[in-house]
Order: sequence, then C-alpha cells, then structure tokens
Amino acid sequence: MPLALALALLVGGFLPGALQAQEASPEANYRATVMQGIRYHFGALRLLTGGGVDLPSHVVHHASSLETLSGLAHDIFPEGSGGDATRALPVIWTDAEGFQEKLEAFQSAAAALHQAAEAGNTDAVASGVRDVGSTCSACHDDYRADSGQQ
Ligand code: ASC
Repeated sequence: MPLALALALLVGGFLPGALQAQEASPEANYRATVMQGIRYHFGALRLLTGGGVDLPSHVVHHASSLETLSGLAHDIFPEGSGGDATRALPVIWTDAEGFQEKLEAFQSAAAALHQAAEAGNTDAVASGVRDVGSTCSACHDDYRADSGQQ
C-alpha cells in the first residue's frame, strides 16, 4: 500500500465525525430526487412555453406532474434530515411556520398552473409558469444554501 494512502486511511479513521465529509441520509437523498423531478417538469414547461418547443399537448402532463410533486413536498423535510450533506438550511425547522407558508405558496401556484393547462388557457399557463418560478426562488432564497452537495 502506498504510504500516502496508508496515512490518509489512518488519519481519516481517527478524525472526529464532525470533520469527516458527511454522507447524505436516505431522507435527504429522497428529498433531492423529488426536487430533481420538480426541476425537470418545470424545465420542460419552460421549454414548452416560449422556450421554442411546440408540443402544446405536453403542457398538461408536466403541469399535472408538477402539482402532484408539490403535494409531496411537505413530507420530504423530516426533522433531523438536515446537516452538512444537504443544502436544506436549519431555518427550515427553526422557522417551520415561515417554511410552511412558502411550501403552500408553491402548491397553490402549481395547482393554478395545472388548472390553466387543463383549460388550455395559453396566457394563464405562461403566467402560471412564471408564478411557480417565483415561489421556487422565494423558498430557495431563505431556506436553501447557495451551494453544497445536494
Ligand atoms: C428551476 C430551479 C429553480 C427554479 C427557479 C425559478 O429550474 O432549479 O430553483 O427553476 O430558478 O426561478
């Protein structure tokens, strides 16, 4: 075994837990996965509404999925699922009420967007996409770290 590797293993083995890179918990991984789903459906909607992709029949499917996923959002922040390996900030749990308001604003905007899509109202869909985007940013501004593992 090369000396450098042996030393790294030795030092790593004795570092206190707080100094070792933390691994994300299954709950944090699940949260990040659901968020990716939200991000992809939202990205698809942006491409379909002024983003140059002309497949109007797809809008309702992404809007429906986005509303469904927004309904899962309040379950994916269990107490204790924060920590260094996630961008979820501790204020999510210390300001649970403020966080809940942001979640509900997202859910309402996603529901309104889905409704506009079901009605085939192109203008309402376009403004609905913008409104959902604002609720994403409003929450990320205060409750998500700017950078991090996930
Ligand atoms: C995304 C994403 C966000 C929002 C936000 C909308 O695709 O990851 O956080 O859109 O940028 O304004």
